[in-house]
Amino acid sequence: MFDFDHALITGGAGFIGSHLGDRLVDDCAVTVYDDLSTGSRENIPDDAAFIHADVRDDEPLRDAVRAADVVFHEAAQVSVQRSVDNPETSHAVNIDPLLTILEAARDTDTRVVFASSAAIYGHLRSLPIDESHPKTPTSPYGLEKLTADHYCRLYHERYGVDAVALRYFNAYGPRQQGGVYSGVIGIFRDQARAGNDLTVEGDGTQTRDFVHIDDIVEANLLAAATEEAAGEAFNIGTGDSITIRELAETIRDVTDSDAEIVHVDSRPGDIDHSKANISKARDVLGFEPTYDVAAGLDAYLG
Ligand code: UD2
Repeated sequence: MFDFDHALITGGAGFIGSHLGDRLVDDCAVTVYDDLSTGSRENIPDDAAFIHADVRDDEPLRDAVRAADVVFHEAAQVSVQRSVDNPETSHAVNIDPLLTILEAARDTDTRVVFASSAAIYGHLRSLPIDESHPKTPTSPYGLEKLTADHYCRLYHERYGVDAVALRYFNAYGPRQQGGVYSGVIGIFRDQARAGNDLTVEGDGTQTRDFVHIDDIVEANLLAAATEEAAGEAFNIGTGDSITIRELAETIRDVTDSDAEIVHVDSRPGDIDHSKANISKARDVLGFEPTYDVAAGLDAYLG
C-alpha cells in the first residue's frame, strides 16, 4: 500500500509522529524533524534520520520537504489552553510552518498529510459531526488548525498540491504526555497510577470521541496512499463517544486503582459534546477504526 521512498515526519519525536515513524521505517526512508521541545529523542526510531530544528526555521524545513516524497506534518503546539495563554506563539507554530511546507511541496510534488483537529468545529450544532459541520472554533488553537486545514484545500485547488487534512478527534495511547497541558487520558492515567483523585471537570456529562493511536497511524497511511484524498479533509475518530465521567471510571477500573473521582470547576469555553461522523473516511480512504474506547484503554493501560 505504501509506495513512497522517503517520508518526512515533522514532530516525529512526539506522540503521534513517533508512532508513524515506527510504522514506516521498515517500508521507506524516514526523516524525523523535531525541536525536542515536547518530544523526546528516545521516541525516534533507530533507522530514521534526524533533523533537530524548529518548524519555524523555514530554510531547513523547506529543504527537508524537498528531499521527501511525502510529509506527515504532526509538529504543533497541541494544547488548547496554551493557545489561550499565548496565542502569538501558538499561531506562529501552528500556521506558518504548514505554509512553508505547502510552498516547498509546490516545487517538488511532495504529498502532504496534515494533522488537523476536531477543535475546528467548536460548539456542536448537530451530532455526529460530519466534515461540513459549521466551523466556529472556541480557541486560538481551533482557529489555527482551521486556517491550516483551509490552506491545504486552497493549495490543492490553486496549485495542485496533493495535500490532505486529517481532523483528529481525541487521540490517545502510549507516549502521550501527562501534565496539565496534556489530554485528559494522560492526566487520568497518571492520577490513577499515583492513587490521586481523578479530577473530572464540571459534571462529567461532556462527551468526547477517543481514538487510539494505532488507528490514527493507519488513517495517515491511507491518506498518503489514496489519490482521490488530495484536497480533501477527513474526520478521524471512532464514530462513538463516552462521557468524561465514564472515562474516569473506566480508567480507574483498567488500572486497578483505588483513586477517588472528584469534580472540580469546568473549563471556560469547554465544548459539551464531540463525536465524529467517519463515513467520508470510510468511503474514500477505506478507514476502519480497530479499537473502541473500552478495547483501546484496555490495550493501553490494562
Ligand atoms: C483535545 C486536544 C486538542 C484537540 C481536540 C480535538 C489535548 C490536550 N487537546 O482537546 O489538541 O485536538 O481534542 O477534539 O489533547 N478534563 C477533565 N479533567 C482533566 C482534564 C480534562 O475532566 O483533568 C475534561 C475537559 O474539561 C474536557 C475533556 O476532559 O471536557 C477533554 O479535555 P482534553 O483537554 O483532553 O481535550 P479537548 O477535547 O479539550
